[in-house]
Amino acid sequence: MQPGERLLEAASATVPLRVMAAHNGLSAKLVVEAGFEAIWASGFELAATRGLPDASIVTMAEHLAVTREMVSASRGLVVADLDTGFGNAINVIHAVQAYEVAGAAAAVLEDKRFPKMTSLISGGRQELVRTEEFQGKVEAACSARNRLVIIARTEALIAGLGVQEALARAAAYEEAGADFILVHSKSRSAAEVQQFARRWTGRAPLVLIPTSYPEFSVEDARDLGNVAMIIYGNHAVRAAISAMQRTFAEIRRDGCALGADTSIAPLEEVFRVQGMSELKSQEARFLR
Ligand code: SPV
Ligand code: MG
Repeated sequence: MQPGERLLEAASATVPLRVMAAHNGLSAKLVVEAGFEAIWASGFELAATRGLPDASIVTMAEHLAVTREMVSASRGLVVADLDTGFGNAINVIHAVQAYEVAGAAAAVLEDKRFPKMTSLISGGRQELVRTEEFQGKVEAACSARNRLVIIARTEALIAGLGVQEALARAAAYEEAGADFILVHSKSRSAAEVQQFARRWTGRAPLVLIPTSYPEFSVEDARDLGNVAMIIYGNHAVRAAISAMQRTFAEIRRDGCALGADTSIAPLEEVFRVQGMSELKSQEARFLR
């Protein structure tokens, strides 16, 4: 089965899939080891781990290379964040084909104008393209894919346009062929997306990213009845930042690395995640 087919099958269960953010081969491996059903190749994480803003600065080639790395390191199902599709509907055609060849299971396309502004920044410039224009992008994506799952994401709530506009856009994107609808919100409560989900009458299941309403649980999603995936959008890079800051400060303060040594992963754990035991057995078998 192709990755897209595996994802569709997994997403048809009654329990929503949990999709955890990652930004490279290592974090993608850890997502799979932790038991998440899929990996979110987050544009935000990819930008942040390069020390850059999430504003269409990281190129498609870079993002694609990292997506390929995540697929091959983890062997997991990767939901790739294609942002705006790196341009217009023609760019989308090429992007979708490239991500499918790279082994992604799904591509998420959002209805923001290129270059985009990251969604959760306060006072951000949030401009959307016209509904018809984005329908063209979704149709282009569906025409270019083979088995890749196409997730259309509306940023209507992020842009402050309200639930009615978000529902209208979602319906238009479903009509254009989207397999799933992702509705993003920066509200501090789940009420906004819950209202959206209750009023959604489309057949396409929903995808949520509850970063700004983190108390929202898998059970809450299941109660809504039409949520197929929950994406934990940026928790890998945030965990990494905190762990690095703590460790670096401890070593600076102590003047040696002894104290920090016990609170970070031992070297053996790094060797394990890297696959050093496989390398050793390959050496024993093939090096003559
Ligand atoms: C990402 O993780 O890249 C996302 C989610 O698109 S958010 O940053 O909240 O827009
Ligand atoms: Mg993103």
